Amino acid sequence: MPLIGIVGKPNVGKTSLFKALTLADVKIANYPFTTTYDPNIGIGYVSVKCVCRELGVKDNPRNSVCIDGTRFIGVKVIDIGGLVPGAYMGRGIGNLFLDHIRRADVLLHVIDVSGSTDAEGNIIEPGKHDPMEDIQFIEEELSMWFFNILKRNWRSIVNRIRAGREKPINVLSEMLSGLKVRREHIKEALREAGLSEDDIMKMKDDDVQRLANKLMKISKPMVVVANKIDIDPGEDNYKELARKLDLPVIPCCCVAEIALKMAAKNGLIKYVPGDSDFKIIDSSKLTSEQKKALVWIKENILDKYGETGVQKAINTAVFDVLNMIVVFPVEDEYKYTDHHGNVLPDAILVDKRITIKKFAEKIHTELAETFIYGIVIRNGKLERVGADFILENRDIVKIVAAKSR
Ligand SMILES: Nc1nc2c(ncn2[C@@H]2O[C@H](COP(=O)(O)OP(=O)(O)OP(=O)(O)O)[C@@H](O)[C@H]2O)c(=O)[nH]1
Ligand SMILES: [Mg+2]
Repeated sequence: MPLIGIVGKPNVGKTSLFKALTLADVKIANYPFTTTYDPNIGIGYVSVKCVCRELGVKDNPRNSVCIDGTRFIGVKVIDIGGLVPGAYMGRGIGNLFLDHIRRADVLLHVIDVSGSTDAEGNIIEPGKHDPMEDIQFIEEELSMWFFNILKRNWRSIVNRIRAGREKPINVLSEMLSGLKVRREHIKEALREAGLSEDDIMKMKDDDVQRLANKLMKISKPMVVVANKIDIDPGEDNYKELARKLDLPVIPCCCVAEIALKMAAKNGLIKYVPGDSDFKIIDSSKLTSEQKKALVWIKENILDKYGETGVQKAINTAVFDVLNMIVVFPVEDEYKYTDHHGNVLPDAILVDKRITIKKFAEKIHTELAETFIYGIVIRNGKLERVGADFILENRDIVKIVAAKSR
C-alpha cells in the first residue's frame, strides 16, 4: 500500500487535508493499519470508476468500498507536521519531520494559495505572501536534507567503491534504501544531473548537491495542493502557479470537503467524494446556517472547480505520479466472484505495466509459482493470456494455477 506524506509550512491546512482524506462516511474495510496508535497516520481513499455497472452486477467489495459505481481503495496517509526553514539542521520538529518523510512514496505539498500566511505560518493579509516562495522553500529544505545525508556518508561510499568489490550504484542504492530511493531513481538522478556512475568517485560538493536535488525530486515526487482557494486572490495565484510550475497543481478547499463529508456522515446530504454535486436528503433537517454553507460550497467551489480538490489530489498522487492502476482479481470469470461468492471483492493497486504473473505473485506466491495461464476481462471481452501479458487499469483477472485454492 503506498504511503502518501502531507507536507508544507505551518498553518496551510495539512491537518485539514488529512482529516478530509481520512474522514470516511462509510464503514471502512479492515486494514491492519487502522489499528495504529499514531494519530497522524490514517487511511485515505483513491477512487476509480468501478467495473460493476458495465458488467451489470451488484458488487460486494471486501478490501474496498463501492459508492454509486465509484470504487474507493485505501492508501496510507501521514500528516507530517509543519516544516519551518532550517528543518534539515534540526529546527522546529525538523528531524522527526524528515524521519517521517523517509517512508513516503509521494508527497502532497499543501500551500496556502491565497497568500494569507507568511513563511512561518503567521496569519497576514491575503495576497501578501507569494506561494511560489513556499514551493522553493520545501524543495530547498528537502534537497539540503538529502545533501546532508549524502555528505555524511560520502567518505564511506567512496571507500567502499575504492575497495573495488562493489558497483558504485549498488553502494549508493544500499545506503539510500531507507529513504525509499530505488536503483532506478539513482540512475535517473545521475543522468539528469549530467553525471555517470564512474563520476561518483570524483564528485565535488556542488556535484553532490546537484545529485541530491535530483534524487529528492525523483524519489519524493510532489503534487501541489493549492489550498484555501476560497480566499481571494487564491484563484489568480493558482492560475499563475499552474502555468509556471512543472508539477501537478490542484486547486483545493479542504474545509469544504470536511463540511460535505460531515454532512454526509450525519445523513443530511448524499455526497460521493470527488463529485461535483451533492443531494440534500431532507431539507427540513438542515438549519438555515447549514443551508447557507452548502449553497456557498456549491457556488464557490464545486461549480467553479468541479470538485473540492481533495479527491483529485490523492488520485493524482497515486495514479498520475506513482503511476499505479487498479486491478480486480476474481476466481469465477463468469460471475466475477471469489470462492465465497462475493462479487468483485477486491480492487488492488499495482504499478502500471505489471505482468499478470507478477500480479499473481502479489496475491499469493504459490499462484505465481504454479501459474498456468490467466483470463483477463477487458472492455467486456474475455481473453486467455500468458504469463507476460501486461495488465491495464480496471482489468478483471483470474489466475489459473496448478495450486490454486
Ligand atoms: N479558508 C480556508 N481555511 C482553511 C482551509 N483549510 C484549512 N483552513 C484553515 O487553516 C487553518 C490551519 O489549518 P490546519 O489544518 O490546522 O493547518 P496545518 O497546516 O495542519 O497547521 P500546522 O499543523 O500548525 O502546521 C485552520 O484555521 C483551518 O480551518 C481552506 O480550504 N479554506
Ligand atoms: Mg497540523
